[in-house]
This record gives sequence, C-alpha cells and structure tokens, in this order.
Amino acid sequence: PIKALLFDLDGVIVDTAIYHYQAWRRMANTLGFDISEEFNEQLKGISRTESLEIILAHGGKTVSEEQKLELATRKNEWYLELVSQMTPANILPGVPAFFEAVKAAQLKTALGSVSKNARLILERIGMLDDFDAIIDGTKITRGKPDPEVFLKGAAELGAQPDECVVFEDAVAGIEAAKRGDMLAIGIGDPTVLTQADLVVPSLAQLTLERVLTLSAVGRP
Ligand code: G16
Ligand code: MG
Repeated sequence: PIKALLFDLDGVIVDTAIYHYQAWRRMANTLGFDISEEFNEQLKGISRTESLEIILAHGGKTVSEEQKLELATRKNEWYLELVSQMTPANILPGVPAFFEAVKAAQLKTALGSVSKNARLILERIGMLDDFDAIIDGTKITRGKPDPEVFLKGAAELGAQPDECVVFEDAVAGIEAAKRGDMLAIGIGDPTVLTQADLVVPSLAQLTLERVLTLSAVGRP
C-alpha cells in the first residue's frame, strides 16, 4: 500500500520553473545568445551548476571557473528577485485540495527538490509545515535523474520505494523516480513525460483516489 507521497517543487507545487527560465535567459542574453522555452525543458530538475554548463555549451561559450561562479550567483540573484514577490497566491491550482485529501488519508509527504532555495519558497507560499520531510539541494550530492533525492525522502518517512508515489513535472525527475523504483505521476505534457505511469495537466485534474487505485493496479 502507498504510505508516502513525494512532491517536486518547481512546476508541481509552484510555477517557479518560469522564473528559472527568465533568470537563465537574462543571463544568456548578457552573454550574447538566447535560450528558447523548448531548450529550457531539459533544465527542469537539473541543478544550478549543471544547468549553467548546459547553457554555456548551448551558447558555445567557454568561461573560467571564476566566471562560472559569478554567472551562477548573478542568475540566482535575479531568480530570488522574482521569488521575493511570491505569495500563497502562487500555489498551483489543485494543490491545496490535494493536500487536504492527503492529510485526511493520513499519508506522509516529502518535498523532493534539487533547489537550494526550496525552504525559502515554501516559506513564501506558506507551505513549510505541509511536509513531513524536506529534501532539497542542501541535502543531496547528486541531482535528478539520480534517485537520491527521492530515496532520501522515502527513508526519512520510513517508507519503501514501492510504498511511494512521486509527483514530477520534469523529464529528469520522472527518470529519478523510476530509477528509484517508485510510481511516477507526471504533471504536464504526456508527449514529454513519456516515462511516467500517468500524466495529468495539473494536480487539479487528479484525485488522491485515482492515485491510490493506480498504485494498486500497477503493483498487484
Ligand atoms: C529546480 C529546478 C531547476 C533548478 C534547480 C536548482 O529543481 O527545476 O531548474 O536549476 O531546482 O535550483 P536552485 O538554483 O534554486 O538551487 P526541482 O527539483 O525543484 O524541480
Ligand atoms: Mg520540477
């Protein structure tokens, strides 16, 4: 039976993915190139330093380690400017109702984000107390698609992988969940999140009941 639900942050609980994109784009523009929304798809769930490497390679730029640090810091400052304006109104549709159902069913919840800003964002949207465990970029050594972030979340909640469901909007995050032997619910586009066990446009289109039924069918 399902015991624990593990939620990605960016793109599942809040739409900070768009802020990451805007901040990276601003950085790319200062270097003289642009990044498209389609290109941005592969950055979702990828750590700050890894994202920077991918963007620099895309723009054909070689910079020193010192400059890399500077660029990553600047991007984060721009990103935090956008985050500082966030309020509970930024919580994505369907999230509050879904969490109420989860609480009523007495299931455990964990956040599984590679972001180092995760706690700050949860604070801004007033959801810091909604998670029994918070695994973020400060607690992991390997980003998604490595399953570390979700395996740590499961361990902290005392759940086995087959007792966990992961909610993810990123290709790398779905892969991390599957590599961790967990059920993976994709939030977004089914043609993008092809590895997911089920894909819905947002949590507003999903009931806890459907998740629990799916897990029973998927694991007889
Ligand atoms: C998120 C985003 C990524 C971002 C990463 C690191 O992961 O999806 O785009 O690069 O966090 O964030 P920060 O720069 O704040 O440490 P997740 O796992 O929450 O989707
Ligand atoms: Mg995400």
